[in-house]
Amino acid sequence: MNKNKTILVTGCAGFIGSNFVPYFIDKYENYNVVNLDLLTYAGNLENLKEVENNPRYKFIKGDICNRELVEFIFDEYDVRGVIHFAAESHVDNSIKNPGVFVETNVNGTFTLLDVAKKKWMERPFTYYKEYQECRFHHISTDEVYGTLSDDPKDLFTEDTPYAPNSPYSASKASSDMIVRSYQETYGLNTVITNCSNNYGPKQHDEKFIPIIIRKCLTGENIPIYGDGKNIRDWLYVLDHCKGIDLVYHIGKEANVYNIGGRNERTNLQIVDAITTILDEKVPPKERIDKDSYKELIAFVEDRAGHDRRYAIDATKVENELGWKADENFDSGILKTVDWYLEKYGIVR
Ligand code: NAD
Ligand code: TDX
Repeated sequence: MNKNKTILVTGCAGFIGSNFVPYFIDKYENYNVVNLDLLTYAGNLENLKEVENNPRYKFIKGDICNRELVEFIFDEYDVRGVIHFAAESHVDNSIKNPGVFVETNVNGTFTLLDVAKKKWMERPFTYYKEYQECRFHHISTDEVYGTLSDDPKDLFTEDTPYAPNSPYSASKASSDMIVRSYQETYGLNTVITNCSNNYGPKQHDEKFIPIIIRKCLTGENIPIYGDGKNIRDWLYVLDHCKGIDLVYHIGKEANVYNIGGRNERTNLQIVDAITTILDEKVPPKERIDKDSYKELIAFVEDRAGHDRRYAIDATKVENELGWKADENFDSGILKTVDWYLEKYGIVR
């Protein structure tokens, strides 16, 4: 690696990180990126083909909970910033197996923070100022705020009290609190972003939108939890990445920024949007004995503790940092469906 400033970005073999890194490396020539990823079931290096041979990118397979390894990386690469994506991220898994969520999301975040504090804050006086400016950016979720009423004026702001309902969101809420404590107690330079549901290329097969597309193409039922009227606030993944870039670079120290697309949809509306596109692009009669993919909808048992509605008030990041989503839902979902059609070898 060259003499550029190096930042440690964790969990880049997953969905958002693998969209973020190519964007970031391409935009900034003065950064090296070290990607620390354990390659759990959710990590896939295929997602990073665009950057794998870039001299400013380095992949290290390892666990964010491994303190010795994290210390080694800080020393070896002179890490001057952290953007922390790595996490267990799927709510359904957290219901079945919560332990690993606490281990990765809470202990892993703690380990990274504690090493950052040691390497940046406990330097000899002459280096102190330079390292003290190094920033730790924690990537979090709107799920920490719990669930909203159906009143459209009811939105998550940065001041909404935390009320996580799943083991996943509770582990993310805990990690947010530990980040806060390192800022308040030790003066570590931190920012937190709490974002709404992302969608786009490279999302893991377990998540709702990839499931809908895959089930249509295989002609299997599309499982809809409960009545399908739960609401999520969907944001195209690259718009989230652009928000992270802004907050990392110009967000105010010790601040939290909510990022969301002002794009609420019920789960049934999501299915409707995707099946409408697929009905046109890949007519079902070519593949399965149905007139429309909509006929595949199947209501199944609800998720335990299923949050009813999420919606972000993004005023702070819009007004303070000038962030705005570039994609609207129609354009974003079209790009997403096209990406999956190419992935499954159906190019239209
Ligand atoms: P993902 O599950 O697709 O990817 C997670 C990545 O972390 C994988 O590459 C995995 O191998 C890695 N990882 C897991 N445990 C690890 C460990 N112990 N050490 C090192 N690496 C490990 O997740 P995602 O959807 O890309 O989410 C990234 C981050 O963004 C998470 O912190 C998540 O909470 C947050 N977030 C996600 C969304 C969303 O809609 N996907 C929305 C808001 C916030
Ligand atoms: O098969 C399904 N059927 C279904 O109806 C699945 C997998 C989901 N759903 C519903 C549950 C939710 O209401 O669709 C909605 C979206 O589900 P997920 O894709 O599992 O996302 P969600 O639980 O909302 O969480 C996501 O957004 C916030 C990410 O997984 C989190 O990591 C992020 O923090």
